Amino acid sequence: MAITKSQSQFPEISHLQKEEVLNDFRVAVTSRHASLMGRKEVFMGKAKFGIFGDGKELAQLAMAKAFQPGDFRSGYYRDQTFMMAIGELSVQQYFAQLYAHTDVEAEPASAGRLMNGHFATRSLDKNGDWKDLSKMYNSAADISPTAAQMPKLLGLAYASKLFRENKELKDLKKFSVNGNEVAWGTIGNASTSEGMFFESINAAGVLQVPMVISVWDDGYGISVPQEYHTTKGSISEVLMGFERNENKKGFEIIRVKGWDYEGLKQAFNSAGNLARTSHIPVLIHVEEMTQPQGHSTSGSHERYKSAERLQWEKDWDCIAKFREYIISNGIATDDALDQIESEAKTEVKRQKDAAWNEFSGEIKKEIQEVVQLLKTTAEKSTRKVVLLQMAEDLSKTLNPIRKDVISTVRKALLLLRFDGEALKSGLKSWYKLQEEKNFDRYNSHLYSQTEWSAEKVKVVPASYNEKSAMVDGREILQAFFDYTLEKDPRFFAFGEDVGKIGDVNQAFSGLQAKYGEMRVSDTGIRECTIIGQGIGTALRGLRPVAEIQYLDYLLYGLQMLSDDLASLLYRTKGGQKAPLIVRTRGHRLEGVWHSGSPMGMILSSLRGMIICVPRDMTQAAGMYRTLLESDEPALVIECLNGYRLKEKMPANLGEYNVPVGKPEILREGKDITVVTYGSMCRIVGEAAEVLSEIGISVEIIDVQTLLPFDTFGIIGESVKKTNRVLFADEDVPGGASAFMLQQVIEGQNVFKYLDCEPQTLAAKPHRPAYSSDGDYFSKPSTDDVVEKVYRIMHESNPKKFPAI
Ligand SMILES: Cc1ncc(C[n+]2csc(CCOP(=O)(O)OP(=O)(O)O)c2C)c(N)n1
Ligand SMILES: [Mg+2]
Repeated sequence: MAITKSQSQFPEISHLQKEEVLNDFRVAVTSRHASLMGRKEVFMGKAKFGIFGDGKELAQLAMAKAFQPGDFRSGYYRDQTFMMAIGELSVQQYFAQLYAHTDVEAEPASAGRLMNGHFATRSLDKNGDWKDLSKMYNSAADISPTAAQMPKLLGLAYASKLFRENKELKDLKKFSVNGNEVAWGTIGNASTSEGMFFESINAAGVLQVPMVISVWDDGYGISVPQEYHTTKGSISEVLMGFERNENKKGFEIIRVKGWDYEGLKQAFNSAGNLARTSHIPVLIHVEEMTQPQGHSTSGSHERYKSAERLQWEKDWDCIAKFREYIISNGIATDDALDQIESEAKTEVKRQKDAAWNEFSGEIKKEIQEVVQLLKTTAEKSTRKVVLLQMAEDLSKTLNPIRKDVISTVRKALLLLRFDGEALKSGLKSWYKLQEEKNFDRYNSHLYSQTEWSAEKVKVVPASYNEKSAMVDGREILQAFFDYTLEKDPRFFAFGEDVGKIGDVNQAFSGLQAKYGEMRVSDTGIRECTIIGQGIGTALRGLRPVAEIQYLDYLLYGLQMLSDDLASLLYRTKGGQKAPLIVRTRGHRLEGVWHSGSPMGMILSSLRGMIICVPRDMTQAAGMYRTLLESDEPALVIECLNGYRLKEKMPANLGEYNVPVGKPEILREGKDITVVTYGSMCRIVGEAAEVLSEIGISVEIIDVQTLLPFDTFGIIGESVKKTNRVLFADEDVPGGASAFMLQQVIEGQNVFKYLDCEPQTLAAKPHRPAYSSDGDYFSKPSTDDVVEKVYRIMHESNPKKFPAI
């Protein structure tokens, strides 16, 4: 292990070096005063919550020096100094986020959607197209769950490996220069206890990617001291087994103190060089950091830190030590540093006030407009006194927020319900305009709003000719992936058993041999970081297909999908995208862990992603085509039991596609509409045959994608015709079947057309038991569908359909 020496002396310091040191000091104290004032803003009620980077300034200055254009950061809420030092965060922007300013110009990381300390740069232009990331200082968009920055960090680093080793990518100049980019991670000491930290470290060691991960070690995770977090109390000691040696590849591990300016510069400089030139992963354990103000505004650290510890934190505060260093090296006097600090403080205050004025100015303007409207309305209303009081109260609100304004208007409109339209039209049209603006501020960008939205992809239907042979379903996928690997160098696939054998169902069979390991590759068994690898590479302009071997194992990666991928576009308000396609297979096959269909879980946790549930491989290939033309992240769940079923090979494979949000009517009927998807399409098809023989005509609709869900209103139209509807799937009762019912009943206005109550048919609430009998008694069978539909028909016409 390279242990850096303790605070060292500069033998000779040039004028330029002095300038640099003093500039570092200026950034450090600017950041510190932003932290100090930020906390006060929260206590004054101007912001809701604050978490700050005080005590971590010096190491971040060193990291900023080693950071180069094209590099990416994936870190956490303590990194304000780094962001300021690379010039990607002004103090004003910092405070705009604290106040939750919804203007993307004022708060470019998240447009007020994320609490303070969540950093991001904007990779996309206003149209959602990529900027030249190779020339930018990039930061992936932070998320709050501890250590969840790690999986995508792996992917950000892996992208460099792909760019360097896959020569076909050399023309993608906006994203990389020969894979020279380093992915820089930061994480708190306590967060290294999370499983995904270790999983990411191991994967980075295996893959040998240019990832520098720094642990900001302040000895605590909120109130809990180190002894509860880390074996031996030291993450670098614990990770020694990962260290590289002459014979074996691994990590470079560096240990350095958070107050040692020279040591930090050396550490980050050599880490950056090593990662950049040789693609060797590095861990920098930065010890002896402090938290001058404690963890966050939610509490005070005096409650849990001893007097000795608090005194130690004062003595070893990195800025205090930096001062000592500057003075003892004769770079500046105490007075000169006081002067710099006082200027920095004034500047922080100025920018803070500017941020507040901009933020609150918008709201004050809205208040003025509403107060005026209320007063005018009051003049002619029977509710004059109350309305005037409302106007008065609103104008006096201390630190008003938008809710105060809008809530007043809504209350006023309720009050005015008996007054004529003319009287309240001013108020109403103002409110309508604000609804649009507030939708944009708080609810937009869940899905792509660009020209690459999956819903906008031009539809090309599958075509067939005399040569179209019947083949195993998996062969259609294999031919499609072959075509796409040939056509699009950005496209690559990876996962457990995906490389050499071409996945457990052989849809990539022979393709690694044909296109190489950089295009089709095996990974370790590590679903969480398979997803992270996909997110990180997609953030850098590539088109990954990350495979989760079975749908049941998606749970290991679900957190990354939900917290990170699905929320990415929304939480950056269109500033970043990661069009990752996650490929998996599910629904019925065998037993408790290979027959899962937890679609309700997926629907609830993955809003923001496209969820495709193809009934066969022809549809799956068409969906992949659509997704690859779009810029949206997606999950495709192929039917586990469908790879060996025969399908006709389309003649225009690779060109045809399947639209999202458009159900397909698989069988026309007049008595009842059965809405389903995936493997259940065949079961319902079989049931419809049986039912037809006994005089019941079933219309079968395959929804094809659960998100988006029937944006064409096809199901509603069908129900208007049949007047009866059943939603059938293999999820638990109240899962995706209930979702489909809600979407149709609430969204498509069909209630009035129904002759009987809409119903659902799902699997049993437990996981499916093993073997064919287990399947029969756990999942909906053809018999179950027949009986369910029959009972609905019996209710309508007991004479024609007597009870069974
Ligand atoms: C998964 C998850 N669990 C719990 C939390 C709540 N939490 C936020 S910060 C934190 C402590 C983190 O400590 P450390 O990693 O040492 O970072 P520090 O704040 O000390 O810099 C905790 C428990 C969280 N954000 N995410
Ligand atoms: Mg800590």
